[in-house]
Amino acid sequence: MTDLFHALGIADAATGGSLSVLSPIDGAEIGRVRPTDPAAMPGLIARAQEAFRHWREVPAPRRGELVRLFGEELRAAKAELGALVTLEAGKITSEGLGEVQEMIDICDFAVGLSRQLYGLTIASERPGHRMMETWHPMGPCAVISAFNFPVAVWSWNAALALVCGNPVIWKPSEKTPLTALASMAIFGRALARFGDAPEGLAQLVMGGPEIGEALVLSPEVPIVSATGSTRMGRIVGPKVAARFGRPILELGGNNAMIVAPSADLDMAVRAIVFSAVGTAGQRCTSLRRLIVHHSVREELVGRLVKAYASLKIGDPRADGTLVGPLIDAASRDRMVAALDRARAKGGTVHGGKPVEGVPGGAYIQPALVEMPAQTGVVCEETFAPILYVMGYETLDEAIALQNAVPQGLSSCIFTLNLREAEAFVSAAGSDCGIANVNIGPSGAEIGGAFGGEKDTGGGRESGSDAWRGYMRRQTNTINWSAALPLAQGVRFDI
Ligand code: UN1
Repeated sequence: MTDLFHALGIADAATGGSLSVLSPIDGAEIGRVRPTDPAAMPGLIARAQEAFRHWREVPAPRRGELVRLFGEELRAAKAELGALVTLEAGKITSEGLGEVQEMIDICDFAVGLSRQLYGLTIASERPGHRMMETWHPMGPCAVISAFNFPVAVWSWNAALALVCGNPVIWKPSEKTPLTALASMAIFGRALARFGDAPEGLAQLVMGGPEIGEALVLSPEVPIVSATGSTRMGRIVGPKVAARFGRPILELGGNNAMIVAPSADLDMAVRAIVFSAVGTAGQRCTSLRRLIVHHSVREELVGRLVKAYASLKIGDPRADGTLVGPLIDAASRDRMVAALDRARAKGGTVHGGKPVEGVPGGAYIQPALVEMPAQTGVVCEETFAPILYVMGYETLDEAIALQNAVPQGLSSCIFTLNLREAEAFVSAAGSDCGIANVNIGPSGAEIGGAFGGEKDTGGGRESGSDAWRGYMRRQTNTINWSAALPLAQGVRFDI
């Protein structure tokens, strides 16, 4: 561990503070970090504003060079940072590394983007006039991230914000400050190589709600990107909106898969197991509801029960482990309570029993729960590996069930029937931000816009044109004639 901290350049920052950091693997303390003094927040925000005044005038492709260097440094530190993600968030080794790869991918994307922050040219109705759109930097961007993707979600936001000309202030989850410190140290290496970036371009703040609140309330922080529960979003969203700031919200998901009669069940089983039990069910995109056609339900459930029974649960660092610990004991308690509620509504639970794993950690068997109906507990997001199974007869019924929850993040259908696949992704199909065909709901690539509707908050991050959320649009009308005609034919002669 000490070697790891040294390699990542956090040996000092990770010790001596008042905030204790526990590994979910065995509950042991792995570091002590210093929380940010709430009184320091105004100074920090002022520093970001100062950095903004400089950074917004650096040409975007040059800003991209900083992100390119960051991607290089991440490549060099991938093994170590991945190992720290495993230690601090409890992900299995491959998923810890995958998370760092996601950071590298978004850096590559953002570098290309730094030469493609395009605006439109628009035909003017007036002779000798031209209209265009220009995209300008916005100002400091706050990133409030969660424990489950402790570094990737920050990097989606930071890589885009930086090429768009915005400084970043990051408040990570209190459960995962070490990976945040390490990411900042790696970013520091890129900054050193870059040379002339302003102080305060990327800052890290740590602590509880009062730290987040300072960012949420400050009119000097125009963008607040927050990832977490819907409960958190209901607090953050209105506060940012009340000062006409721009919230980018990535909140809860309650993601479903429809399995149609023609589905390739071998593929479906693999997709289901990865998306329902991977990351111990702690992705916002984790599969939580399975809506299966009656004709294949029995066979599919039988195969899943078998696959679940073979899962290796335990130390996420060990070869072959597929299910690591939940983040903490409270999380396991919430899973057990949800299973009790499901049983009370007639659910049949397979698995779901706590297991020893590594002493001190919250290990539990993933649960498969056959439900007679989509009851209250099924409509809630329990951040744990619970997969509720329900049946359907017609596709309309399946789509209605899939859409009848408050959340709208990710969804998918397994079918070999073209009509069903197209209906699912049509205007009358899935109401989610992500709707896939013959792929599970989790593990999205960074190239697409990421986010969802309804209680998921409506924000979009990562790929496609999500960058527009980090810039302000300016409409420019340029008159190169010697006359001053008014639009809409209005006469106003003086
Ligand atoms: C999250 O769980 O907050 O699509 C993000 C996925 C990952 C990102 C998940 N690329 O599952």
